[in-house]
Amino acid sequence: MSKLDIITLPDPILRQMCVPVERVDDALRRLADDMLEAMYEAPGIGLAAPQVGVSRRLIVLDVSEKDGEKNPIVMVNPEIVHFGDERRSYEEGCLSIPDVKVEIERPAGLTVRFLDRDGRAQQLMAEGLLSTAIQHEIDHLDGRLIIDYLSRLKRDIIVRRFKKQARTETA
Ligand code: GNR
Ligand code: NI
Repeated sequence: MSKLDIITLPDPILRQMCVPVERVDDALRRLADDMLEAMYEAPGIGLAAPQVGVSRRLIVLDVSEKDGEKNPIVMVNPEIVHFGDERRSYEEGCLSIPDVKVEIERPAGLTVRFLDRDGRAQQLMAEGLLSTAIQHEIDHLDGRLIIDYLSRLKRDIIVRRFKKQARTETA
């Protein structure tokens, strides 16, 4: 079992703006490894630090096929420096909002800059599912969730449902 629990709506940590990571040290690498473990266990294709209660700019990803080789990616302080012109629509889910799917249109391709797990500056061009997942995870670092792409009415209905659920679970 994973050491880390994934937090869910309406936990206010999910709404905070995360602060940049100052040093890529062993403690940060350990956190990234634990996040990857929690992500694979869930299972999910990405996970952002705030989803495990840590309000810092760190994300992990792996969009490789289930039976194929693993391709874990760690991004520290990721920043999108370029978006392509094309857009793509994809039905997104989120481990912090179980059983909710939202169709979101985003840029299809992007270039992202980040520090890798050794603290080295990297730049990566991504398209398809990886591009979608990177944008979804960086949204988490800014306190943004997939339900924010819905109308206020639809968003409020979902938030109310999760608040009610949290009340009955702790009562
Ligand atoms: O596992 C996940 N699947 C997913 C599907 C479509 C678009 C984004 C994602 S990310 C999500 C895991 C998650 O909540 N990451 O923050
Ligand atoms: Ni998510």
